[in-house]
Amino acid sequence: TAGTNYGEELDYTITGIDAGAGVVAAAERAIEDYDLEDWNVQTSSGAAMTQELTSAIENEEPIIVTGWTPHWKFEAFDLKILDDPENSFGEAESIHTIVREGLSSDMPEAHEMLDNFAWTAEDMDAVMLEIHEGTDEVEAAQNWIDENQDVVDGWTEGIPEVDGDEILLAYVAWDTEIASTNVVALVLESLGYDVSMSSMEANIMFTAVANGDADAMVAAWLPGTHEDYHAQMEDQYEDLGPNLDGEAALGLTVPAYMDIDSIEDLKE
Ligand code: PBE
Repeated sequence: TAGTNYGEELDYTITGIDAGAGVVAAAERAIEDYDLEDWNVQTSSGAAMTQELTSAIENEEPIIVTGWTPHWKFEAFDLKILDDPENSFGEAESIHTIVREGLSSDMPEAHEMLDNFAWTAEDMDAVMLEIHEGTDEVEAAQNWIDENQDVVDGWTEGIPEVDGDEILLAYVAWDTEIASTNVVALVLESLGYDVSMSSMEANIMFTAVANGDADAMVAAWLPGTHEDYHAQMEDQYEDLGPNLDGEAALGLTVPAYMDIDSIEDLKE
């Protein structure tokens, strides 16, 4: 194989995120698929991963992270996603909106807005990048709405306002989902809802919507990343389909200055 072997230098460690993330499961699958038994995925959080990535790049050191796109890191840094000939990380996929059973009759206005919610990777990137550059999450979401009022009007057109009905959005504190959930929360507020956002582990997010403890989430990566959660629970909630269509993807991600192009290069 080509490229430098980074195993020893990296202590055979891939820098992961939270244990419940699909991208961590996919990295563990890659270790099997490519016979990388010396390697392990260190779990932490999305924020810890981006911090380690940032400091590695500041020091021009090697690092391998569990990456995904859309994500601001591709705007902020010169990165590459390692080739994955075994397809451990799956194909490009979509991000779906999922709501609890009964939402369509209990809160038809919210249901309609959530069903209408759809944007692009470029939109999501804009919100993420602004948050990364230091703007408060809610403010960054509001700025995007202000700049894209025509898009947002399309999500709310013809929907009557409500009078302070409470609605709970579940999410995981991944940068992508912090961006989308904040935007959706503000749009529901503009319709008169009293919106709460609650961040939790991925499995708890799916369970909360399945058992009705949360009203909705906009964070289901399908058909691949969250396949296991979805297969277990899809009969217990309503899948409203993609809010970001076919532009989401996972992969082992490294700084462009690293002398490596494929996951296969990690094998000694
Ligand atoms: N992510 C972001 C999630 C889905 C959204 C790619 C980190 C995951 O791996 O489960």
